Amino acid sequence: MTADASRGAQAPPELVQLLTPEGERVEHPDYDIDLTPEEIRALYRDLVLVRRVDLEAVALQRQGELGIWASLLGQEAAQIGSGRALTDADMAFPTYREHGVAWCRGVDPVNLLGLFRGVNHGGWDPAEHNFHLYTIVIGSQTLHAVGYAMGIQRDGAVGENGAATIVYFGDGATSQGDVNESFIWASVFNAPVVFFCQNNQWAISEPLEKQSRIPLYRRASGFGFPGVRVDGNDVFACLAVTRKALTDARSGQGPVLIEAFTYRMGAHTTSDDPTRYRVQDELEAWKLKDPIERVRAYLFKNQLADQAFFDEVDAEADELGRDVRKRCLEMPDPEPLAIFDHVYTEPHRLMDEERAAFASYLSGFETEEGGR
Ligand SMILES: Cc1ncc(C[n+]2csc(CCOP(=O)(O)OP(=O)(O)O)c2C)c(N)n1
Ligand SMILES: [Mg+2]
Repeated sequence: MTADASRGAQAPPELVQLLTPEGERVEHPDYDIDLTPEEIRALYRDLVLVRRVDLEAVALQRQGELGIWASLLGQEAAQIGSGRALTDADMAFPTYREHGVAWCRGVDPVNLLGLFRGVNHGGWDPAEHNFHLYTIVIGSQTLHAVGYAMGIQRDGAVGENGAATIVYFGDGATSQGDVNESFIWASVFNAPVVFFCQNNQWAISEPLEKQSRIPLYRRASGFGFPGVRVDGNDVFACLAVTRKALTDARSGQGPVLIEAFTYRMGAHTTSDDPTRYRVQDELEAWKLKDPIERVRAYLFKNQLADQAFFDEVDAEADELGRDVRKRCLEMPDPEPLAIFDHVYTEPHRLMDEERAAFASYLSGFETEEGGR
């Protein structure tokens, strides 16, 4: 297999898949899942709604309302499947692209937009949603997650009804020292953490073959824990594989690396132009593996949903898009000095000094009323 073929439309043989791109249900000896029609319709709804929020955010950025946006287009199944596998007690550590996981954790999408609009510094309480703040420093959240997992392990908060930790990162992040160090710590301390790598084939303009000579999931064996590659465009498989990994982690079996094999359909961020470094054919091949279309085909073929259901979800998506846009534009600009408020939980001398210096700097500008 050439390096390029691994990014093509041909599914690699070791891939765990429960729903084909054509919407056919397939069995897997290690990973099965029994979903009610209602649960499948709910997954479909999640997929459509998060794609709609993402689309609206891209449009808002293009209209100058957001500074930047990192689109999840194409990665909806990886995020919804893994996100819906989490229990309320589990803790998730995202990168900057996990809008679908944020949705599953109950974070209002407008909070995500606020971050990219530059009017908040995160916008949600990680403790309230068990969803950590977005992390831009590639791979660093894997260390935070392992530390958190070791913490809950020491608190005795694991076990059947306890908590596990999941951490999201990309294919490019696997080359970071932080990620490799976190693998070692998780392995030797048997930490209850699931490493969820969304291999979307690109790290900005760097292709996968510049990150690894072997499939990413096989890296785990070198660190002493299991790795599995799942079809990242198959929401059933992502749910089943993540659920099992979390259960194993909770029951003391230590970490698992999940490589969700998917594709970044859009630009890296709205500041990027992927036509400069990748070919259209690759995109066309992945369009045929769309994560939403296969669930729709499955529901339709098996008469688990009718046209009225699909219309209803589309209407809900449009309404959500409108609502998110409206509330995004209404977000007030922050008080400039608020940037110092949450650096430390308690008052801090250095923050007081920096706040005072910044206040003095700001007072040097003329106000809108023309005064000083
Ligand atoms: C430590 C660090 N180095 C470099 C960057 C710049 N950077 C931002 S995103 C990115 C690529 C990440 O690719 P990947 O891990 O595959 O995640 P994806 O964006 O594809 O989801 C890089 C190099 C950064 N944010 N942090
Ligand atoms: Mg990537």
